[in-house]
Amino acid sequence: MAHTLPALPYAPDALEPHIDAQTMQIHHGKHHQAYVNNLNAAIEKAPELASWSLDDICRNIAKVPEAVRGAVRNNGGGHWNHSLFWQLMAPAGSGGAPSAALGDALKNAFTDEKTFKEKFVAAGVGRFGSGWAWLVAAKDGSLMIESTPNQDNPLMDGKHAILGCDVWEHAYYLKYQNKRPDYIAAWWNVVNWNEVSKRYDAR
Ligand code: MN3
Repeated sequence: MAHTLPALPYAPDALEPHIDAQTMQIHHGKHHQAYVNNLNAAIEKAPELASWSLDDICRNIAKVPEAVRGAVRNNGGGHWNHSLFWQLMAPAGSGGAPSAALGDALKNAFTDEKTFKEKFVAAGVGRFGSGWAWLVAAKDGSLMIESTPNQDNPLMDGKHAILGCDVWEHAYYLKYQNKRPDYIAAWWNVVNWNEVSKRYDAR
């Protein structure tokens, strides 16, 4: 089964004014679609991967045949990351707040919400070039902030991401130009904490 582009869970303009409609249309319809197409093209050259789920691909990236591993890493990672990213956002005011359990874990790890956000923003702003900032939950419920280059993700290291922010320029350049910190500051307004909390419970 070829991989397919998932539909956005909201209209492209639903995250305005924080994330503009044109950015969403290009990001989802062009960039994410390209990751899907390029992943499928790589799998055609390594048909044994056709039965692997997208999670299998990320989790077992080191077992992917070397001839296609780079393409599968970049494009399989890109497909996985963006499929999650759309779910982690919601129209401003509709994403709720961290659950009680997640709120406690955030306090344990970072003292308070302000410090958590500062550290998460620092991970995103500090990622040189293109990549992602992540909040990762361990089985015991503890939380860590990480960042990855390119389209790598925590699942490639066997870790469970509950929140991720795309800090590639294509995620923000039309509206925020070079001001990545302004983009992340606005992005908090559209974080879907209900979904993040669900992922925390499912660790
Ligand atoms: Mn992107």
